[in-house]
Amino acid sequence: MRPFRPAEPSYAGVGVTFCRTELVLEPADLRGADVAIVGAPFDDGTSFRPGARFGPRAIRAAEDVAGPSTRPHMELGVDPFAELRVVDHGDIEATPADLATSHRRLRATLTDVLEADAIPVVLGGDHSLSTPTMQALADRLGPDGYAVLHFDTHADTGATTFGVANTHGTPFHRGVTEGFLRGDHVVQVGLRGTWPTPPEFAWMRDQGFRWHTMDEIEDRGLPSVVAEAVASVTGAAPRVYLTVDIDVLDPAFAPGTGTPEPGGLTTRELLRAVRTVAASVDLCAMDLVEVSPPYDPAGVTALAAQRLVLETLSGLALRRSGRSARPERP
Ligand SMILES: [Mn+2]
Repeated sequence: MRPFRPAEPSYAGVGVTFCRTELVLEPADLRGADVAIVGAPFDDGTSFRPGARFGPRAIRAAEDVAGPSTRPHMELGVDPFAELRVVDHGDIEATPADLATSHRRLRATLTDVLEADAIPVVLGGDHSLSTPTMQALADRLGPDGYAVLHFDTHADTGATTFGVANTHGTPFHRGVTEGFLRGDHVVQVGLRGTWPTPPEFAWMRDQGFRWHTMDEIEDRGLPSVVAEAVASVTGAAPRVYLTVDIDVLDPAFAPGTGTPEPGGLTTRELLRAVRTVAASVDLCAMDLVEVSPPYDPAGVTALAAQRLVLETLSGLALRRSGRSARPERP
């Protein structure tokens, strides 16, 4: 086992594995894993406040209560680490100031994970990582074979940001125009603020994107919106890629992110939402992006991110167990 990778920058690498799961760095050893945690420590795609390159370490370290990897879920009656073989595959080798190279490495690593029939759970890193993720998914499943359930303040459907095509604001535009994503396979939840702009919404409409803004969520309640979103993605494709931008949370709950936007979801709402999604769809990949520890003085953003991954694993474990939820009640 290699303790680090040769060209690894100082902010990358595994300090502690996710929930102290087994560190499995060799792709050949991934076979038999249900889930592989992968760190993507780059933020060269960021348009405003940087720092998400420090995200993978912060998310892994956000909750380290030592002891074995046991986390029984008191509402579901399952322990994700008993039900699933979850391994930590370390960080990809990110190259500072060379986003395209970092993307190529992530695509290659995710290809290894998918070939091992494991579900990659990527800790970002900025949201540009959805581009290599969807390229790897399309390589494996075909563009028709997967749909995207996307929690975010922003749609990330710009043709460019500041004239640049490969950034954290463009993956879902690139996916459609470059042919590795179908627009009518995308459902976005939590949009608010001033971006996308009307021309971008018009393009999204033309491509068949569906979305739910914060006012709709406030009026209907998140569970109703999530139920509709789940029906939309499962109706579109057999597998579902869940991508969660931490900035979908209100900055009161997640200040540690690059482009905060007031008026978002609460952590409590989103935890239950991702649990529901993971229990309801055939997940092919998940990621948690845009945690920027330098703007997270109390560590609450990284902690929310860690729990969002844990809730997703718990929902997945319930689905794989074939049982129904058995909440702890008096
Ligand atoms: Mn985003």
